[in-house]
Amino acid sequence: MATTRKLWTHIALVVGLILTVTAQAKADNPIVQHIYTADPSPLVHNGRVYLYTGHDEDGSTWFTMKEWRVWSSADMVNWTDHGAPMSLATFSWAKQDAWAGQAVQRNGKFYWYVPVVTKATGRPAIGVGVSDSPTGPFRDAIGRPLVENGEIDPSVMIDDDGQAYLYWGNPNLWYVKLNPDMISFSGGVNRIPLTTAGFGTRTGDPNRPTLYEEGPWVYKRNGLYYNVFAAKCCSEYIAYSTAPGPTGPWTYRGTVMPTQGSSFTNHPGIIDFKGSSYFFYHNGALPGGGGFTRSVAVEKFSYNADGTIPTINMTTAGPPPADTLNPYVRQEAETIAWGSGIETEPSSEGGMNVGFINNGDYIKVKNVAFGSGANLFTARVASTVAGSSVEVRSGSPTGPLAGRCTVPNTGGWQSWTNVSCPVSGLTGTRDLYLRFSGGGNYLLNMNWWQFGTGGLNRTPVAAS
Ligand code: FUB
Repeated sequence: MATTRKLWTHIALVVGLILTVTAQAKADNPIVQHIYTADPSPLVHNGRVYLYTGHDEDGSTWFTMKEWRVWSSADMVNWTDHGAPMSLATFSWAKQDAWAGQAVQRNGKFYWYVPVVTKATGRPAIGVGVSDSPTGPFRDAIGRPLVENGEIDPSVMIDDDGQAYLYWGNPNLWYVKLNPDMISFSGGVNRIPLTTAGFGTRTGDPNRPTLYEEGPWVYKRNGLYYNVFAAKCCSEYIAYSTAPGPTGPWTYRGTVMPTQGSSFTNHPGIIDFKGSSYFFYHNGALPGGGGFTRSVAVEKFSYNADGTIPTINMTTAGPPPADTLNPYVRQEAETIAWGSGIETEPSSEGGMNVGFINNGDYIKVKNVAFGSGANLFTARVASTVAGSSVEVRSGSPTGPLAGRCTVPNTGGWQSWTNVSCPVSGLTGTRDLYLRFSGGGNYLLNMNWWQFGTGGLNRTPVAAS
């Protein structure tokens, strides 16, 4: 991704697309800018949304996917990069195609159901990863496929009576009843009848008489069961059906998201979080984006009074913040509303750090609650060059300069030290921009940052 992002950054600089930069500064969609992401699966846990995605490789000309990624947010606008805690290597029996999955929580564990092509059969099966943490690391729960019938895109719904259902399929739609251990099932593999009453009418493809294509997202709300899915092909759009029970009978309800956004696939994920409903999907919105270089995005929506889902369109603005961000506790550098030019990588101190930073790159952090005002900025940094700066700005990448921290040569890209500098003018709730400047190629790495109110003599202590 570094090469693609840098190229576009330089093109934008050369042609002076100031309007583009302004537009990006206002955008929050797609959610991630430094890699391509696809196939969203959101999960709410302990006041955060954990977003599980696939990862389209740079320059892909097919669904070349080797790992899955995790992101999280407490406000729907700033997203923390948790890296790749599950990959094809997690499943010794997997050959290729880390495609669309879903993670769910049960019994204090997190189960991540994914389709992969097996070495043994050369066709897709459903595997399940398990972890004690929503951010992993995940291990293979059973050391073999949970179910194998050559079809993809698992979705899990745990009903109010505790019965869990695993749905999946393309071109068919299947389900099994999961046992309470979530890693075995009873009652055999069942096919859900794809009737036109249940899933709409497709014309022009005698092999696929209904609109159902792939990517089911099954959930229950106010006693009604929803199956939101990728419809028709290609290009896909998002449609949905409802049913009075977990296995039907389904009734087709229409379009959720029309065909939009430069990717011939789309993939739904729906949650309620902090009192609002959110629809996750993917498109080809990033530079270089398209059908095999996709990006996950999100929109806020409200159900109609009768429980039907309104038509939702893709936007670059994304949802409004669901919360503010506290700058007076340690915040990970990889918690980002919009990153320009930056990349992330695993940090020697745990988690991820921001790196591969060039002059003019920046991180936007949205809706930061400074209250009566900060007067100190501290960042955990590493560098092999002296004299680079972290410019603390508000409002835009070129907005008012609140302070500037100089970063020394720390002796290595993972040799971390704290730098602090005074800041002023940061009051109320506003968007924060950390803009990086200096000469040479890469300038610095950043692991975390924190503001203080006590002045330079009272450097804030990082939370663990
Ligand atoms: O990402 C690979 C495949 O494309 C997914 O499994 C489908 O849902 C479609 O998004």
